[in-house]
Amino acid sequence: MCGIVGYIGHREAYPIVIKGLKRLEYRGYDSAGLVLYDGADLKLSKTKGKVSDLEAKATKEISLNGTIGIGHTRWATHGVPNDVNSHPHVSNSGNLVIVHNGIIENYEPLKKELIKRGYTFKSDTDTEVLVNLIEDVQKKDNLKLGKAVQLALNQVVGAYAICVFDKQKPDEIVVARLGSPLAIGIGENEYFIASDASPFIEYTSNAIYLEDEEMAIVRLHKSLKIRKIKDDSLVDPYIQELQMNLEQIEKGGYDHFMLKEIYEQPSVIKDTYRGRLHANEGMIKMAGVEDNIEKFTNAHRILIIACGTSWHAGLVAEYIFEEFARIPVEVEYASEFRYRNPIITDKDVVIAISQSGETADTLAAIKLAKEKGAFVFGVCNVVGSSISRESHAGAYTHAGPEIGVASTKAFTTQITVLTMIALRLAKIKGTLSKTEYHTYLSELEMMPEKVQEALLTNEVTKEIASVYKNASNCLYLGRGYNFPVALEGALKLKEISYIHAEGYPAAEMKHGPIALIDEQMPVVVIAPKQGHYDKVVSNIQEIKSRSGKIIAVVTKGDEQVRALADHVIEIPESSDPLSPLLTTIPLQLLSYHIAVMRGCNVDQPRNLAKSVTVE
Ligand code: HGA
Repeated sequence: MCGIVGYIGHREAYPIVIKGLKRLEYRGYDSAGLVLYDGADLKLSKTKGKVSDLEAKATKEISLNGTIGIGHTRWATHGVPNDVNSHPHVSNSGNLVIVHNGIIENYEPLKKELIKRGYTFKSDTDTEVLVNLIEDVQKKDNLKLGKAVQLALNQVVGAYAICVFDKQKPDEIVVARLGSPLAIGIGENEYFIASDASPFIEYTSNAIYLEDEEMAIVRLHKSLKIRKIKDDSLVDPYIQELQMNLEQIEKGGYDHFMLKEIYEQPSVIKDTYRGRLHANEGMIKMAGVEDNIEKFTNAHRILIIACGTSWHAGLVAEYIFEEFARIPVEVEYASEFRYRNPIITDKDVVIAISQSGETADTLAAIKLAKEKGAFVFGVCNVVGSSISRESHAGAYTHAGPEIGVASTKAFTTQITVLTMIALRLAKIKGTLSKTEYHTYLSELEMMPEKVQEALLTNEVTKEIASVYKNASNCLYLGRGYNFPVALEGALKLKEISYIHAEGYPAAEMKHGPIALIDEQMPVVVIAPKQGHYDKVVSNIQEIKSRSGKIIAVVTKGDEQVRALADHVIEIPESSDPLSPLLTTIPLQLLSYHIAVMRGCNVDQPRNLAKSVTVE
């Protein structure tokens, strides 16, 4: 959440900063701002609203030249989204300027102390406190900016990725991180700073990802020095070659990133299993699993920790692990897990799932699990992310950048990774018959083709969307492997169309939600032929008896449900455990079309942001 960007070098900074902010807008979009420096003045422009609003305002308000610039796209934590609370924030002297992603938890006592010392504040943010704290520390002993930032950060409790600039020292930007990501792109006598590498991929493929508690002084004509914030020790910079390309972060002819990402699923599922799944040889090879195979096979329990859509993927995995590998599984919300006193032992394997690999609660939960001796395996999409580094081992989903805030391809690729792990363990433990094992391997290999076919439901989901676009509520029902898909379908609808939706295990309907059903209520029922088909058909009858509107996701050729439902969406046949990879596709499309028809901002739904780096 919150995107920060910075540039120092020989080019004009403005186009780099503004384009960078657009690419980081998935991280927050309630306000935006930037500052440029041209050797004489700080030129600041900030506004409530989107980066496009900032662009319009900055063009009118300031001259856009300067070879140093920093910018911010905000997801407010402290202070409402308005012009004043937008970043950058400037210190009282007018010399220091900062952009910040994170939360300064002890900002209140710090602010009180600074007020006593004569400082005044314009905004309600924690960030403005930090920039004045840095100034105060700097002034006291006439320190260089880097030292002042370091000492100030040592007084701070919370999380941050910051870029700080001092107009009295215009050849450097000071950056630091704790808990929020920060990448430094290294060019020829120029540096790029950003929350992820997307703002600078066309300029350089060399980047350093700062680790927690590290800071760097990014200085022109000087090599980069990275230090530990706590003890000032020097750290050897590790320069990575970036794998991202420009095409991956553009819309490629689609109206929205979400739609592009829905349509990418056949190819990214293939990317996820490429080199790992060898159906012909009956093998699954995943380095992170193989290197730690005994941890998995000796596990007394697997604990899956995640948030949001990743938590739903974890629920699907619970069913798959227990069925395939006969290992008990518990699925936990990271935010709950970390704040109770969970029982964890060194016999537990913790699987942490996060698209961004930066989810603050999941990160904190795995730190806790590690302290208690568990083996932690990360399933992330973003290479080099905090969770991937904090885990003992892991597997990337290789889904490519996911920019739409509503997660789609991350979900199906997470399920793909987790299914492969379960199959690998089943092979070793002998918990599936040979025939079952080989059949699942071949079926998983065929999934990209089947997902492609499931995408043909686009037209029918669009028609259904036009019927229900004005609904106020919607119920999603599924059983077994498709109960988590019902939860995910409801989440997708809620987050992008703002229609209230609930997912339930179909049989639970009778314990409450059935009271909601009337002729106005659309009920999406996931009813593929495999699994608990007959039971789901009975649930459909119960809805029909109460005049609910039935939208059923069925296996191609199903006549029984067609006779009962108001609408059917046909998907290809599959086994029960692998069906979530298919049943979820029309639900993604349904919520997408409803949101578009309601005029909602599909890629940037209100109040949300991707990569939840705050607790
Ligand atoms: N606390 C700062 C930054 C918010 C943030 O990083 N959100 O993810 C603010 O509220 O402006």
